[in-house]
Amino acid sequence: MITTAVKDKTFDVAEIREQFPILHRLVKGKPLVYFDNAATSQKPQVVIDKLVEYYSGFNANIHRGIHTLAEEATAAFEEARDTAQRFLGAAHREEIIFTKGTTEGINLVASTWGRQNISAGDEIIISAMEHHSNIVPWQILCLEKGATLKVIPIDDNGDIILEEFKKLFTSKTKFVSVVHVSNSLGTVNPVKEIIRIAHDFGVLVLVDGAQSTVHLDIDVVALDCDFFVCSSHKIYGPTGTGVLYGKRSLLEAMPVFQGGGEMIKEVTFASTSYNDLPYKYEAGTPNIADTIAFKTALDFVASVGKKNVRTHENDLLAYATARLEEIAGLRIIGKGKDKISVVSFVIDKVHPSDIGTLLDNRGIAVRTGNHCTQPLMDRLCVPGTIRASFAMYNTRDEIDVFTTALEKSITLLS
Ligand code: C6P
Repeated sequence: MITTAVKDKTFDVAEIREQFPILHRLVKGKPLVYFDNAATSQKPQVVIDKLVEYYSGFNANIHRGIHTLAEEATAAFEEARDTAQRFLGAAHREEIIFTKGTTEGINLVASTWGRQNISAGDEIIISAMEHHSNIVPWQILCLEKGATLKVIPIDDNGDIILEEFKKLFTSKTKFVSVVHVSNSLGTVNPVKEIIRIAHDFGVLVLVDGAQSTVHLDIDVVALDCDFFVCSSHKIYGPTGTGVLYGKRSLLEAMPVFQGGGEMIKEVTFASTSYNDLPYKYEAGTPNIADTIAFKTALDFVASVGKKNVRTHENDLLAYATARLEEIAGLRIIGKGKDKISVVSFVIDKVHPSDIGTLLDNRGIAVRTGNHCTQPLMDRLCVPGTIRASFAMYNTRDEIDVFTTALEKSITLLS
């Protein structure tokens, strides 16, 4: 068993926990142990305060009014764009499009770039470990256009097989869309290498950063990805907002997504001219409050320091893995070369959802099931897994509570 504590003096988990009010509540009479961070992370007080501050201090529609509240709200919203640009390392602020989240970002690219550039017989490549959000939009497009979806195989550990990836390319390959960090396995994919290979074939790449953005340092320019998508709610921010990054030249050439206010320059009944980036893709009143508070969340993560968080989360992952491996009949699903923050497992003769219910009775929140990755579960021959996913505020003590409760649950169910 691993017992050494994280010694980084700049990172104090007790201090971090103080900033998340929900961590002080009881669930079923027990202190909450929240290990469902890959689904959504909890929110620090500064983010909650920002929402209250906006609604009680400067709530107004943006880019429309010339009154003080409208100007304050517009400035705060556009500051969020600057912060997101820095957070993702984008070269231009116009390349940051606010969306509802990862799912909408992928759908936007599939229905704009995809509709414009995919024809009958073309091929799109995804991987075997994609979330449904990075499968279904491409399937819809392929059905509409008569194109084909190809899948990069993974090995039994949950690593992408790069050699097989290279073999999938033909003269018909037009696009690659791949997850950065698997939500079900925690595998960190070699996206830089994947992008390099695809670009050698002249093919564009979208990176699904839903799970990576909160843990890893993201630099879209260094990665050289063509599109990158993420969700605020997995980065300690509110739900209902997120970012689509796209290279400016691509975003400029793509057709519009939705029609409405904000995305236009001139409208007559005969025709419409469209707005410049980024507004071209932000039709209608955006999610102003949550996007402003998303900026607060990004500032919060930056102030804690991703490196500190990673050191802490890697310690938690190693500790949890070691503790779980001591449990008889338990099998870890996903033993990739590079993993972060997620441990998924199954237990002999026990259904994951029964474990989930018993853990909940002890105040422990994990996710059970297929995690919106049904084809991945099929590939790994499991109906679903029990998934514990960690955030900056989790502790080794919580892992002890979790593994003890797990052992008791297994005894009850066996
Ligand atoms: N995964 C999970 O529990 P949205 O819902 O749009 O914010 O994110 C969708 C999504 C896309 N890609 C990956 C890799 C994801 O993990 C998710 C969301 C959550 O694993 C909810 S299903």
